[in-house]
Amino acid sequence: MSDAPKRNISATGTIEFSNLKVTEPSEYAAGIPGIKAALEHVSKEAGLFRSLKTLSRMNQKEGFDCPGCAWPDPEKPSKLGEYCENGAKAIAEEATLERADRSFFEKHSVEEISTWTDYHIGKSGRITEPFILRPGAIHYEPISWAESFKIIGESLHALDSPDEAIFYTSGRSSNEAAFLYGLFVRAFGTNNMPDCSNMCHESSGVALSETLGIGKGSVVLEDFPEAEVVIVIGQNPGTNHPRMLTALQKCKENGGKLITINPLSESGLNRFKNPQQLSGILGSGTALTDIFLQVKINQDVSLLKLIMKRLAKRHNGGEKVFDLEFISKKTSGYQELLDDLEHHNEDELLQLCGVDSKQIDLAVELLAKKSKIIICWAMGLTQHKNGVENIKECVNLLLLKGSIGKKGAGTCPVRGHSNVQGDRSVGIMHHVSESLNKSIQNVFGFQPPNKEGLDTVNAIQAMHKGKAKVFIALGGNFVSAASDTIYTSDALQSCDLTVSVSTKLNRTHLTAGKTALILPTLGRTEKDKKRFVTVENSMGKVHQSEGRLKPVSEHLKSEPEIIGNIAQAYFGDDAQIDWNSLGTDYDLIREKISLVLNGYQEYSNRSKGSGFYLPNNTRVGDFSKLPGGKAQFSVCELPQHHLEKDEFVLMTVRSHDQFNTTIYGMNDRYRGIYGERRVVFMNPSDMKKRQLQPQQVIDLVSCYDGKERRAEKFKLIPYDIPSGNLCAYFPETNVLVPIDLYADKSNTPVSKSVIVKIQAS
Ligand SMILES: Nc1nc2c(c(=O)[nH]1)N[C@H]1C(S)=C(S)[C@@H](COP(=O)(O)OP(=O)(O)OC[C@H]3O[C@@H](n4cnc5c(=O)[nH]c(N)nc54)[C@H](O)[C@@H]3O)O[C@H]1N2
Ligand SMILES: Nc1nc2c(c(=O)[nH]1)N[C@H]1C(S)=C(S)[C@@H](COP(=O)(O)OP(=O)(O)OC[C@H]3O[C@@H](n4cnc5c(=O)[nH]c(N)nc54)[C@H](O)[C@@H]3O)O[C@H]1N2
Ligand SMILES: [Mo]
Repeated sequence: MSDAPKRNISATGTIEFSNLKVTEPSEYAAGIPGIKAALEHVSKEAGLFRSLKTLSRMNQKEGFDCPGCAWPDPEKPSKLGEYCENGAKAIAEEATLERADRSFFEKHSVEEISTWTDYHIGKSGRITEPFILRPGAIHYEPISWAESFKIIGESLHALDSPDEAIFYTSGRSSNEAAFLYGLFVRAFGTNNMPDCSNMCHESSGVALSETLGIGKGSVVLEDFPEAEVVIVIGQNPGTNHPRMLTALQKCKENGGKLITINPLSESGLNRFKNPQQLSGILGSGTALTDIFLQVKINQDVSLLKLIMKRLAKRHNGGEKVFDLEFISKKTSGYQELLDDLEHHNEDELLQLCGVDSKQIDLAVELLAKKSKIIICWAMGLTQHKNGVENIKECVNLLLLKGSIGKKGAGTCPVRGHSNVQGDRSVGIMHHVSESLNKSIQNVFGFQPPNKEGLDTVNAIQAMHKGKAKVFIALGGNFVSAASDTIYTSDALQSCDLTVSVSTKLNRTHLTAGKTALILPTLGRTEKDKKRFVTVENSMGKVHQSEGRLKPVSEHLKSEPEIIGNIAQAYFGDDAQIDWNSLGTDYDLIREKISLVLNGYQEYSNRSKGSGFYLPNNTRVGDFSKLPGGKAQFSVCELPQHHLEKDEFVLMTVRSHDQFNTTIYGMNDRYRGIYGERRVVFMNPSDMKKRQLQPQQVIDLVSCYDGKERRAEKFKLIPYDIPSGNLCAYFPETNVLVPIDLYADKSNTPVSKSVIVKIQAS
């Protein structure tokens, strides 16, 4: 294609400090401040009328699915609407009155916008019509839909091989859009389908498939009130899954106990004032965590081994601690696990995990006596080098207790994006599934490719090396979500064509290929010509979602329409499949899904109301697909970190005011941080040792592979975090994570244990 000069794009934006205010962390989650924050945010963004109309339809049976997270809806939603503060912010962000339209792009070049902060870029508003950035140009200009599809079709035809194209998916797409996209990509001839899951719960998928035979969790919402113990490990539900607090509250009200395992004492897990109840608004709320185990970053395996070792000691002493009947009937590898626990030294484990021994005993006492145990986790376990083993160690504990395949017990990987699980179920994956390929061939008459595709990390490397030249994204913000920001930005900019199907402007539109297209699409909240789509929640239930608001512009197309049009443009009029019709008729897509995949029979009908569950072998204790038909115990290694004296382990987390790369605001209310995101939490004794002052400005520097990566200018905040550990927000810190630092087996970037030094700024 063209040799136009490279644009002068900043991959990270200019650094500017705003107005930092620090208070003590909040003592509880939600309550009146939660309602106030939600209303303030929503009415500012979307206008009061539009926002109230939207909020009242959220997560109701006839409403739309909240784009905030994948936590399931209760069977009987509250009359107030089943919303939460951060769900409200997600809606406000989509229903905003701001527009990134013709006049916006005339006024601002991509070079200029790239210097803005992510917060500022996000506030540009909704994209109103298709835009193109032509080779060498620095201003996006309007383009027709027809012309856009023609350019995509031609660019795909110009490739030497289908494997030179990358098709990314973020987890907000509906099942219908995702299925059609996966079908098109396979018909085009590649499995290059990286998705946000690669950066998220991929480690859970791998670990659960290998141990229990399905890459999904086993519990349903109704298990929570029945559970005797819930362990929340590596997850911050107060901010990221606020509706989960209601489930924890129900468990507590029924006498259940909550163990929290986290380097931080997150407010949302301490006390909850349920905004859906009068007592929650006026009263003191419900205390949640009973036992807090303040583990060092990435030492969960050490801690879990220690817990199991102490349990084994009691069991060997004659107490009935382990469920031997379950273990002998349903599992394999018990003796190997016991042998492994035997050879670890208790003091070493204790020292590695850094948790108070008496606190661990409290947890052991509880776990010894109870058998209905749920373990919930999220990114605190998955985004480590040993992410897969972190989760396998949790499965070990559940298997020992027989806590799988019965009521009130099981695995609960809490999903991130509202339909990330559904997208995978209907075929978004870079792996080859022989059975899926066979069914697609039967139903559609073509043979899908049998070559393994590229995941996120491998796709970035392929683009960087010039081996992939077209990048198409169904949603998301690839450059800011992925690791090694500068490297990823270069990778995207070296493409001939980048295409983003998006609702709002983000940094990926700026780190554009030689030619770039932005194709604007309807959000979840918006009316789609009386059509509905379906999504799958974190617990495997599929249900409808139908937008209620007037679309922000008459020029938007739905995601399935856009995919249908791209496919039709590529395959032309003599295509075997009528892509345009599929793209407009969602009942037809659902009919095809039900023919290709198991569990979707009578799809359209059954998705009404509260929807239907997909089959789940673990839930019913069926491990027939695994070796010997048994669930597998695993022997996991201790994570190794060889730190120099001046090195720290950094975890990169979400603040209370962001959705992934979308920055809603500058506060992290529960952690007592206001007005600033460039902060890093540090243990006060570590600060004292190095004579560092609160709010002193430092740089974070990582040093892998001999190359220095630097995230400049962060203010130090003394915080209750284990010594040797640091915590800061992403995406600002993604520049520190090298592209080839990813988890074994799942390839998930290691965003929660980055080895860094701090240097004077
Ligand atoms: N409001 C809001 N909601 C969201 C999102 C959002 O950005 N904003 N994102 C969505 C998405 S895609 C996802 S994947 C989820 C993410 O949900 P979470 O995983 O809850 O998100 P993080 O902020 O990454 O928080 C990780 C938690 O793990 C802890 N942690 C970090 N390292 C370790 C460790 O080594 N061991 C242990 N035990 N704990 C550790 C951190 O202290 C923190 O409490 O939320 C979803 N929901
Ligand atoms: N350092 C670090 N990095 C991380 C993480 C971390 O914890 N630490 N977490 C990782 C995780 S868990 C995830 S899931 C990824 C997230 O990676 P992505 O899913 O790629 O990122 P998002 O920020 O969720 O994408 C936001 C963009 O999606 C678009 N969008 C929003 N709604 C819609 C819609 O309905 N349709 C379409 N087509 N587009 C829409 C908007 O344009 C918006 O700008 O980030 C990962 N990156
Ligand atoms: Mo995620």
